Amino acid sequence: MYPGPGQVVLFTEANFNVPCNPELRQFGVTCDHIMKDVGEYPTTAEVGLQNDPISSIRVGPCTHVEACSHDDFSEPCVSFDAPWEGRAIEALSSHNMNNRVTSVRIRGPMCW
Ligand SMILES: [Ca+2]
Repeated sequence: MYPGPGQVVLFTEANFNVPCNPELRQFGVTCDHIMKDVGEYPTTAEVGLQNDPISSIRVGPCTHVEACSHDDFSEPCVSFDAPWEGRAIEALSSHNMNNRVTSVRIRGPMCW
């Protein structure tokens, strides 16, 4: 699933759920994902994907996303700007944010 301008797709696994190991389902891993539009999602409930937190992100063209490890966009946060071709963050672990994101803010579309 690829996001359009002003959209972001959040994935519960690294590398955008590919490959998603079916054997992990017995442990409750569902390899889920969700598309979000421009807006503010200050809690895990509003972000979605409550059963398995975010491990990778696809950012739509000309879209800005800020992902924070506490509710209400409290630090620490990471933010990503996507150029016109979009941007893929294949592993939030390289940003020290794997399975830690609880609030997300999406802005755009506007190309920087
Ligand atoms: Ca995860």
